[in-house]
Amino acid sequence: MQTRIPCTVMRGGTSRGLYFLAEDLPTATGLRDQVLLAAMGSPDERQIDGMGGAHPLTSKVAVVGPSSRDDADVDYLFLQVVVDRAEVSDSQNCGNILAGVGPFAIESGLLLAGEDYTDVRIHMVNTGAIAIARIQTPGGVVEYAGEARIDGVPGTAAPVTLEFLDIAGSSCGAMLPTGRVVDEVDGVQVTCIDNGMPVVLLNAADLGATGYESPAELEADEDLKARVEAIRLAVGERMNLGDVSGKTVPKMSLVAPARDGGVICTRTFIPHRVHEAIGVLGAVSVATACLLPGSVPQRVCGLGAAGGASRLQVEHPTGFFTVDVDVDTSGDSLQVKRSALLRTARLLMRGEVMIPAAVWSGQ
Ligand code: NQM
Repeated sequence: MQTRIPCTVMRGGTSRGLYFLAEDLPTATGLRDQVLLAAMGSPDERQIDGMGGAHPLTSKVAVVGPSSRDDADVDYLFLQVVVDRAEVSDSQNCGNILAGVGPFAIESGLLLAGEDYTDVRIHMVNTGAIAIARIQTPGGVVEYAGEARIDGVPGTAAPVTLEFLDIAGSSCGAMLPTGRVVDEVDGVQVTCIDNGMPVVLLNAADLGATGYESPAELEADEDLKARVEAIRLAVGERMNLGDVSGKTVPKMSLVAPARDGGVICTRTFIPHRVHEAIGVLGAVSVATACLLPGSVPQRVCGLGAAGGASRLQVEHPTGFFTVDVDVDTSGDSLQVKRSALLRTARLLMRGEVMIPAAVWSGQ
């Protein structure tokens, strides 16, 4: 006999994942992780015996429930199910899967929808920060169809706007976790930043790359990958992330001058595969770093550190990611007041995922 667990499959931004109500999963972390590995079909490069799509971007889980905090409607725990290892990690947040959390919460009856739109305040359990998602709900029902377009997803869909107020340093304790705008690691200058996602920015040219390579070309370059990973392992401790050898953070973004009208061009290791686009919170961190005087990306893109609100287009392998950042530059250091961006999401399937009996008996 297999065990049936209610489960919803959603596309959130440029990712796809399994969404669960917290009450439907085992509370013990070890058993919960075994259940999720079985649901996704991990460990296996092809995830052939599960729901995963054989890539980190399609092997993601959202666990959603009533909020433990008064200032939020729901709690959202993000879990990365590793494709080829028996590992489930809560060490990072995911802003793409976040885009599906509001619609899922409304569909699951965790909160009532408004007449035109619904603002869902989401406590992101991985980092403790709050996101506000605006979901289109004409007539009190989630609308998925619409005219919003995001690069990396075919067609158009209803907009999901995400706003962040307090994400600086949410994983590392400080926006500049090393205390410096630039560090030198293995002879390469890097900027380490956490404005929602820990990211290390490197000038692609410093590594002998152009920064315009395709993800497949970068993934095939074993020497480059080894160099990027060595820098990541060295800098992880300095970013207050401890030993990052088994972690999915920090992300490593190679930057190059923009060539399609954006502010900067990126190629992001997440951290071992190369993103086909760029992560949501990863893009927020990159955009913020572009505004920091003297940072690696600021020197590449030449932006000034004007205070106030700006809209920055971050180029990635499949287009642009637009980030609105509002910063205060009046003090000694740059303070981020607010970041916002556009995503879309779609309910793909609702049903039950089947968990083999062996998982429960620990075999
Ligand atoms: O940075 C992939 C994604 C992500 C993370 C990754 C994300 C974010 O694009 O907020 O969304 O970096 O592992 O799904």
